Amino acid sequence: MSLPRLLALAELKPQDMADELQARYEVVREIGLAADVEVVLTAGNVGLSGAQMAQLPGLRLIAVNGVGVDAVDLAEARRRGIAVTTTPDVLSLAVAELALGLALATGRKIAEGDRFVRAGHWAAKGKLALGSSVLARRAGILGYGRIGRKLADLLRGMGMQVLYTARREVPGALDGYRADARALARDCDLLFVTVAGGAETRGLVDADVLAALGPAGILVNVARGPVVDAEALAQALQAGSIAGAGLDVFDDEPQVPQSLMQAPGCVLTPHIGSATTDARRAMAQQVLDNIAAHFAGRPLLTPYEV
Ligand code: 8YV
Repeated sequence: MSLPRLLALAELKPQDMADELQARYEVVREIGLAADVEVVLTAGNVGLSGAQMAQLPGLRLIAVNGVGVDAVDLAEARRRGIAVTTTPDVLSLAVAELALGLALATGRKIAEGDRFVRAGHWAAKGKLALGSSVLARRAGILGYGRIGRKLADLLRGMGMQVLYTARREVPGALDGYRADARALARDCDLLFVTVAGGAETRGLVDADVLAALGPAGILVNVARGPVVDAEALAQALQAGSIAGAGLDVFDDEPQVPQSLMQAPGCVLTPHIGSATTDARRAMAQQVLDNIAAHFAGRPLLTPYEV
């Protein structure tokens, strides 16, 4: 019996999950060879454009190995009745802990200290400038979805006061609400960006928000690059109008603008928020389960409401 065909624009990890996909399906990797497929497997940062969908007349399911759907043309998916699935919850801890790690690396100069030691400056009796405590300060979470709330739980558990901004106040939330990004930035020292990407949140963290964060403030972005105005951020770092930034996501990955590479107090990671073995395995399992449900005619496990 021949295996069902699908188009994979992204890989599953770790390797045994990739092997499992390969064992269950005939995996096509070129869209030009996939005109007949019902299923596309893609990643959060890869997505699927309207133009790509137009090449796939039989498409029924877009299975995203991730939670971000900003790179998927949702309007076109809705118009054609194509289902979209994501991998919610199973990556929240991994992304939240990277956000915490970036905050600590930035405030406590961990990455800078590493470069300092390797460059021999310590042995030459150099001094690393003082850092600032992270856990003694107030955190602000911009985007109070699954990842933002998981991060809030971690930070609160470590004794931090936590504030958040969401579309509306969440009844019963343990953290303090601020109506917009500016008010949040004004009232916190560490601003964590965990909001969904896309047109609605593009440039949400702009020069005004950074000014409100202030000279002792640290920005951490584990969401999507375009949520933060990168040039305004580079200028704020150069001018010392904020203290530092920890960034895992960028406008044009894998390109990182020189202005951020050269900015002081900036810790950069290559979009590794969900890149732990545990998280990626659980994400891959959800992808496999959703695809299996589609081919078996069962309800999808984690549909994204398009
Ligand atoms: C990864 C992500 O980039 O979940 C997302 O939206 O950005 C990340 O988990 C990717 O999707 C992993 O395949």
